[in-house]
Amino acid sequence: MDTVILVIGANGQVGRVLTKALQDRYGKENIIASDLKKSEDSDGIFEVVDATDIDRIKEVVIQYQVAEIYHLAAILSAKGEEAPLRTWDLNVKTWLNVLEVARIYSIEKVFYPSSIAVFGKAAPRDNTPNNAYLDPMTVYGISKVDGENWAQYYHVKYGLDVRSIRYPGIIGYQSLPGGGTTDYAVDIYHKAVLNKTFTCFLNEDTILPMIFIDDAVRATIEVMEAPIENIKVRTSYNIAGISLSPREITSEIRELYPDFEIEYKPDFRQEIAEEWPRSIDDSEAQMDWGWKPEYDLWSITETMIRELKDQYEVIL
Ligand code: AKB
Repeated sequence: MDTVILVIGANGQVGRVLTKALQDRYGKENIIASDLKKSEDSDGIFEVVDATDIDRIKEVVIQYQVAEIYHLAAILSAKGEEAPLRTWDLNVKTWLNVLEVARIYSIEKVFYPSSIAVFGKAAPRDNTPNNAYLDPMTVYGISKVDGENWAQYYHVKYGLDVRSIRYPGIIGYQSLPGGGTTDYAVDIYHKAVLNKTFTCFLNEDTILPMIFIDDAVRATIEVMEAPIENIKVRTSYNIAGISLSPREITSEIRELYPDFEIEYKPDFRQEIAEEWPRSIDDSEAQMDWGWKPEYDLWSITETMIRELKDQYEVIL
């Protein structure tokens, strides 16, 4: 019987690209995209699911005989600080709903998106190890540490096959930034293509771990498809893409747009960024399931500029 997969949060930065990749891989008829409302460019099976409503998740799981769940709904680091208790409630409650449904209906595999936001001042900022002490200072980061521990709990206590990776800042052209501290690395390309000056909310030499969307989605599928005996980390795997600063991205953009202008106006997100790693040690992911990124700064920049030019030529 074909594997039916439910994607919760399918309209998000990862969700929309992951949904397409899963459709290509498993067949559109086997992928149930879901979110709070159907997006205009939705192509395939879509269900309206508010993941705070456990009964709604149960309905969809039963209706489609779901075998795997990818849970991507969350409020990110910067936006999460606007309403800490709502962020905590939404990020944790939705995840516990998914874990409970997976337990009750014997879902075969569950994916949980963690983040570099789990790290805080106690972790080494360079080559941050998978097992560093986690003392995040954003509600988003706290909720992700909590989510990793719940993932491990449901695996150990109930045998649930829950798998997780800690996403770096994701750079993609398919959606606008959504409330993260790393959003500048997406917006900067939009402003370059629109020939607008970019106002960066981080200092020019703020280095953060980043990853191109295609690498992030491939890592997600690879960890989920790895043989179960290979998965040794049941909290969450570090993965690395490429560590970048606004200065480095700007320099690469100017290879294509020599007149591109940027100004730096750090805001509250600078403080968040300075508590996150500058680079990630992902040796466990490399050893356990063969992780290796494919995109470097030039291929990210070349792809982002090409795709965004196509998008804006249609709109403008
Ligand atoms: C954020 O900036 O909050 C996210 C993340 C790094 O998880 N992009």
